[in-house]
Amino acid sequence: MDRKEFSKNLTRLKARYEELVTRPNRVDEEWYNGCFERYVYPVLTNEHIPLEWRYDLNPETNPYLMERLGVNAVFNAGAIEFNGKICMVCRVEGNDRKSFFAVAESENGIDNFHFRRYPILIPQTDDRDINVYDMRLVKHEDGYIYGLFCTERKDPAAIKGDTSSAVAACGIVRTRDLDHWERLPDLKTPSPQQRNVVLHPEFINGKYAFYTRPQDGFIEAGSGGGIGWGLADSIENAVLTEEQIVDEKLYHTVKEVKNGCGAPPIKTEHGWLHVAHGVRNTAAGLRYVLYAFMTDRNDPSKVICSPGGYFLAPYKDERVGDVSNVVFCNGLVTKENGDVFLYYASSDTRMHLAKTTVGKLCDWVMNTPSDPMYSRGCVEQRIALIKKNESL
Ligand code: M1P
Repeated sequence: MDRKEFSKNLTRLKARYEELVTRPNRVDEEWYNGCFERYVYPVLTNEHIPLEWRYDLNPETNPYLMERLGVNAVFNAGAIEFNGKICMVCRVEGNDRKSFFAVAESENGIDNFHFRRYPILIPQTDDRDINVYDMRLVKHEDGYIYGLFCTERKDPAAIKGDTSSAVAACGIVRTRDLDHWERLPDLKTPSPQQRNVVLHPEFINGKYAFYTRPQDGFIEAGSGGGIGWGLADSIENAVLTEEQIVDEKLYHTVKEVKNGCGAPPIKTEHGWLHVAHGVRNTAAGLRYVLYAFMTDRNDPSKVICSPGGYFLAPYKDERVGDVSNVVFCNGLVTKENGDVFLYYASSDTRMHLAKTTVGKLCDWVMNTPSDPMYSRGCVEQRIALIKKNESL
């Protein structure tokens, strides 16, 4: 490629990039369910990754202007309001399959998300992370912003030739500015593996409180019965000696195979509101949906409302991606006026926004009937609704 063509292609690339990252987003008018609004465009995709992160832009060393370090996906982002902006700490997956974290920020949280100059260099423990993903950001009452994430390493017990078995654990970092990150020791729990751990934003009896997801294997939750709960004396060396199951996985429900907490819970006047993911099996593989529940304001380990079914499921194009039929949320932002910006990923590929309010979420969780747990009971529940409407 001559210099003229190089520069023509670069100009085209830059224009396309600029158009994408500044594109105004808008509410999807075709969608309605009364609970939340969907937005037409994903808020972040792999195409939002700055060109400097992917291309060698020097015509001397990259005369064909080839993408050298491609990015496969941007998904499962933690979210927080910081200095008046909405910041997401995204899971960015390189073409080499390794994930890492990067901060993208936007003034309105709806569009114009831009990545900060560099991705995050997470400090290592003695046992280096092979893969890191799914950070949950929480502003804790101790003053720090914590990031809890999954750190994955090859299973040291894997037999020769098994190049897949891994061990998942909860890594912990903290920061005050989303730029400088301090690494703390990984969380220790009674469970052999751990994913989807969320730090409760407040002390409970003077201790740090964690929602966990105990699991036997890397993929299977197995005897790890659902979303767990445990207390640690310290965050600098966080150890849970006990894990109590607070929201169990249940036969023939949206959380039959496994479940896991999403973003840190929202404190409401009625209780702590949680958006979680539930997983069931199908002939086409696992299906991930979002569901919601509420725990007691004074005892966040006690579920007080548990509406049946899912809250948000893969919709239209969201159904297809690297891991199809998946929605996953590990970040939401509650604004002072009660608006809730719920960020979710579809099919392990890109990030979307659903907008709702604390009031609507509470209404959904408190007034949506629970799952009768058998078909005839569900029909009775539906007939009761029809009759109520007939009497109007
Ligand atoms: O591929 C779907 C999701 O699978 C895992 O979630 P869980 O531990 O609940 O099964 C995670 O790897 C998550 O990142 C991924 O989106």
